Amino acid sequence: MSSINIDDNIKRASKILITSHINPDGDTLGSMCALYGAILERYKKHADMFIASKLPYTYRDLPFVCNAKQNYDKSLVYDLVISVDVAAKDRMGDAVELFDKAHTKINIDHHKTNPKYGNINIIDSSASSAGLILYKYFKENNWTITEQIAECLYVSILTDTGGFKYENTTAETLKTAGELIELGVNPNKVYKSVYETKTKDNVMFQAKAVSGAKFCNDDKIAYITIFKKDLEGYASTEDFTEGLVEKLRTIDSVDVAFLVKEIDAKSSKISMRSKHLDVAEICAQFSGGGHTYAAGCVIKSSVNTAAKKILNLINSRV
Ligand SMILES: [Mn+2]
Repeated sequence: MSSINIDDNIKRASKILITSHINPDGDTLGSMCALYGAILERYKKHADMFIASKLPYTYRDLPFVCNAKQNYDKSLVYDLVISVDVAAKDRMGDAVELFDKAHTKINIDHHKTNPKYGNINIIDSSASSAGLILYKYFKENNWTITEQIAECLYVSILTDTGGFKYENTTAETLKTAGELIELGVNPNKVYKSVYETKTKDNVMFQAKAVSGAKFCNDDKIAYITIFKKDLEGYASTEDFTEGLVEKLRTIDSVDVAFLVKEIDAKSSKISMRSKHLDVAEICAQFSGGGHTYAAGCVIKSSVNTAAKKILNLINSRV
């Protein structure tokens, strides 16, 4: 990893786009904003930042994020497009067209299922977040990490380890977090902003969703289905269901938890979490992917059919 250097690509490029993934989380947004801030600091260049949907409420305080846009002129040809935390090209949403046309395509990611779709691929599946890969890169290549850049990287690392709780939390994760705090990050302020500030609608909706959870296989499997109509009457945002599937996994008997969310009558979005089962492998069967204990996919079926397909696959394995 350390042998790959992208400084020359950035130096040469006059039009740069950084892309995050659809249904953006703290890692993809934190990495995108950190890279934006770092390129601005080092090369005095303003990159464009692509966000596939409305900014999730959770990340409203992220430095630089106000510069991210949902719409870019599709006719533009960028010298350089850099994707961060994007496990597969189709996870880029509309930005994929711009990515394909770019002269140079750089793919920075930590998902083990990443098929290396860039011209240059900086992939480290042992890294707990894409933010950690960026941090290492910045340090190795003597990039300046300002307090704002540090905060973006901290959000990446914090959220992709579930608040320093998941299996991917290592000494390196916490050491890096410590170094970012030394650079000026206020961990309490970030924690409050990301985890302890929810809208009333969100908390009430999640309580209702959890109480509607279904269980099977001696409570080893738990799942929640969410239809569009369930969201009616709530001021919902992109991150409205965030944390729900993790909540189910906290149940002592549960090994696999998943959430099936209606996209439309013929497609559903699945989020899976487990304690033992490799759910990345399950999601890969539907062209999705992710990490061993946290993965997702889209199934071209109605919510109930999609739930059945997942149940059929995991029933025999838990
Ligand atoms: Mn990530």
